[in-house]
Amino acid sequence: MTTITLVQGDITEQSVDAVVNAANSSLLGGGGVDGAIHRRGGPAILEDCRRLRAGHYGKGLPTGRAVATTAGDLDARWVIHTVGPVYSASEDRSALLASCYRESLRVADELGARTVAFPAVSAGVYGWPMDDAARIAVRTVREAETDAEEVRFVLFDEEAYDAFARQVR
Ligand code: AR6
Repeated sequence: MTTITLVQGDITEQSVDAVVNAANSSLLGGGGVDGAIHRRGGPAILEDCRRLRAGHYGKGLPTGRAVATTAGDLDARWVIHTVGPVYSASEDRSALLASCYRESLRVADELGARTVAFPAVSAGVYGWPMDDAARIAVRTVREAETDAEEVRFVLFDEEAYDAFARQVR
């Protein structure tokens, strides 16, 4: 049984087994959640990411997929990097966004992570409307078959928190 919890705050301050990063395909950093995780988690995360790029992920991590690294100095054991789709008004990419949550939880299960913190993937730089991002996130986690005991959505501002709260209610 997975419990969904909501927190308004900074995902880099969470004590969980795994923190999910809203990354990009390069895995080499960026702004938003990605920038915050690398800043606070320190260089060990980027070192792991470079190793992944030198190995199995030479072309980068495809959209909708997930891969784990160390969590460096974060109060977590792993960072699970996932690449959300860029929002498009003309093309329905919601299956890819749902895949981010499903794949991240699959990786979490492989690792044995029981508490997993997610940001609102794609709802920042990638432009996904928050209400729809929240709907897809909550529905996908509810429907996922996972050993995770807690899935914690960590929402940066009140608007995002309220959007997720409407879905969880
Ligand atoms: N904790 C929790 N949520 C946060 C934090 C934080 N520290 N910082 C931002 N958010 P984004 P995306 C919220 O842009 O849309 C990066 O450059 C933010 O307000 O981080 O998937 C990557 O490298 C928004 O609601 O992710 C990619 O290139 C949500 O997290 C690209 O951005 C997601 O915003 C990915 O864009």
